[in-house]
Amino acid sequence: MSVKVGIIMGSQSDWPTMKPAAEILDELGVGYETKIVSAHRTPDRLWDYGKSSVDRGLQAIIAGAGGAAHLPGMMASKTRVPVIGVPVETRTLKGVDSLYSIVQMPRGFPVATMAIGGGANAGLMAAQILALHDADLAARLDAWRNTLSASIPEEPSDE
Ligand code: RP5
Repeated sequence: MSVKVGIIMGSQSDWPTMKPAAEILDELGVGYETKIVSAHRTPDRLWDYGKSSVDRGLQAIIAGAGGAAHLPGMMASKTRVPVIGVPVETRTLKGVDSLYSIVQMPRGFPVATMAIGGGANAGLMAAQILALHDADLAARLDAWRNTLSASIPEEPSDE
């Protein structure tokens, strides 16, 4: 399966938050790669990844980071591949720091920002972008959404 989505994160410690994105893409049969790319600790890696992303055929980049979370925004400044930002929850400020760092982008360089800890929705958003030009994936996504809807009971229970 060719790699169409990049899942990048600032640290190994972000992986539990980002893994649900990978699991969703597995479920939907979307090819992806996972990399640790830090805006502060490995800026050259960030630059190289952003510069090569179009030529490598990436169609979406999911970028998660916590605290002074500059990775998604810096990646958006380096590539026109859509960047989906995932604010990672932090111990000190509960991820509000991550959210504010990611969401307040200046005009011209948007990041599609998910909720704090929103790895799964980031995977779904990436799949929805790809599904615009992939009818088979669109059908799998529709089925996935229908299954979720069907699993929701009509009434609450005590169990
Ligand atoms: C950020 O700093 C990472 O995205 C991570 O969320 C946070 C803490 O990183 P570690 O100190 O756990 O490596 O760059």
